[in-house]
Amino acid sequence: MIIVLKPECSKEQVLMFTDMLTSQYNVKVNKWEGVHSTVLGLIGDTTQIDIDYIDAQDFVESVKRVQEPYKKANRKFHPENTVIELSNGVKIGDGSLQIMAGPCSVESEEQVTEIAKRVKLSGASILRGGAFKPRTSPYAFQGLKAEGLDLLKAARKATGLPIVTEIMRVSHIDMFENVDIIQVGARNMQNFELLKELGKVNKPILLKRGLSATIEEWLMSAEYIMAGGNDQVILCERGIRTYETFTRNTLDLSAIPIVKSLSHLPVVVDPSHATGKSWLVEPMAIAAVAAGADGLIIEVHNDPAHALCDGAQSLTPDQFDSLAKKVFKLKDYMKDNI
Ligand SMILES: [Mn+2]
Repeated sequence: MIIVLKPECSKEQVLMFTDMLTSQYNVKVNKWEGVHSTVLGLIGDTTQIDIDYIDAQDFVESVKRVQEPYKKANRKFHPENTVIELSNGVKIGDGSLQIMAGPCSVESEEQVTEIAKRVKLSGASILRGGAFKPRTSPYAFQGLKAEGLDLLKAARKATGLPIVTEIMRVSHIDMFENVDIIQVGARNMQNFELLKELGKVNKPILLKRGLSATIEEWLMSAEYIMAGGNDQVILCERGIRTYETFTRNTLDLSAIPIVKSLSHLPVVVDPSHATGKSWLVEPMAIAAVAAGADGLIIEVHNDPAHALCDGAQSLTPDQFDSLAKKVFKLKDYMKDNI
């Protein structure tokens, strides 16, 4: 962190300020005295320092971070990849490709179990499905809620696939005790109270990127969960809001290598919500794998035309099978040749 002091800052103020910084934050302060101003260079862990507090001091001209504000999610302090292992031995982040697939919403036991069986045959290793649905319209289908969770568990029993499903509020955490991966949706990425509580849970968290979140904001949300003691965070790029209206969102493929260089956490990509159109899901899934994604999360429905949610972006089990064959083939090719 670099702090530029105003020319009128007295020697006593500089001394008091540097003493406060060294004692309170345990950092080393280097001082350069110029003709017009004094510059302080802080060395050490500056993540605890509130940059706005520093900026608010009337003798401070400007302040700039030169190091990322997140520590636990930062690859600098944890060079090796984090690998998340699920109860059935599935590993995310170990160099393999894992696919989470299933319906947007759980609609009935037959629907979710049938889809789970089909996607498993195609190579999916995790079943996705929404029980609590955050919908743009309050009049749209809100999910089967607790019953939906039970139906997901029934599908897990029938197939052995671990389940990932979205949580929307802190008071529901107990209900998610038997869920394998808890998803935090894009709209809740900055629900800090929820993130803090999930930091106390000993379970993997799939953290989707917010609709208009920067990569740093997304990593700071991961930091919230990790600061609470839960290191099992999986990041999910699901498209961001841009001026483009052709697709539901714009898939930020560059986020994959960027996040993987900044952080040690695994990254999965959701081409379904990113594009909103079923015919774009396969090419974007292929692109995501080529860009280094550790996994994909894809919406599959046995009858997309009658799906209660997100039918237009859902693949049929046959379309998913074709996609899975291609991405696994690409992953194998990359392993051997790239
Ligand atoms: Mn959906």
